[in-house]
Amino acid sequence: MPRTVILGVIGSDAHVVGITILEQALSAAGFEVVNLGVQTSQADFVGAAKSHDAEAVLVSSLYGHARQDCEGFHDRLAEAGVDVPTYVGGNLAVGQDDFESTREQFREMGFDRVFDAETDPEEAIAALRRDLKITTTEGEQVRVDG
Ligand code: B12
Repeated sequence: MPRTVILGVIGSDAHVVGITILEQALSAAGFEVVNLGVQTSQADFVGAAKSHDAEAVLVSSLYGHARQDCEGFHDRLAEAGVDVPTYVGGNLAVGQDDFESTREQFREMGFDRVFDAETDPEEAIAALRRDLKITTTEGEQVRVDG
């Protein structure tokens, strides 16, 4: 049974290349990907997670406004009864001199894993396999920093 994950770029952000690559990598790894595309509202993420009975929600943001766009996101997921791992990744802050403090901020906002723009899609896949307890075959182990 393929495991369904929701993927999209939040807010007014129109950077599409990253999620296109992520979608391909996740699909190739056997996940069923619901790609909501760019400029996706919080409500659309929440609605899709609920209607597809998704097992994880992956939020992308590149243009530097992720914090504002993700404000209250986990409250909305909780209100809708969606309790699944949430990941956020990309260029999450303007600048990103200190990614560790950015990661801490997004963790405090409720994200289970926070990835920077250098993230290889395989890292996200390894994290999903770990969080969703999907057994990997030998040789597929990838270090997970998120
Ligand atoms: C191409 C591009 C554009 C194109 C986008 C075309 C399109 N439709 O996609 C255009 C010209 C439209 C554009 C516009 C803007 N851009 Co632009 N853009 C870029 C650029 C050059 C490349 C982005 C890209 O495609 N990268 C290639 C993909 C493969 O990499 P990626 O997007 O980083 O995604 C990977 C990882 O980040 C990670 N990842 C991403 N999301 C997630 C999510 C999860 C869960 C995980 C695990 C991983 C993950 O995995 C992806 C795959 O490997 C970057 C600079 C750069 N070199 O990154 C700036 C950049 C992202 N843009 C930037 C800015 C500021 C803008 C604008 C605001 C500029 C403006 N003032 O108008 C606008 C925003 C418009 C909008 N509404 O979104 C800034 C963001 C600054 C910041 N965050 O601090 C950057 C970093 C340029 C810079 N150095 O200043 N942009």
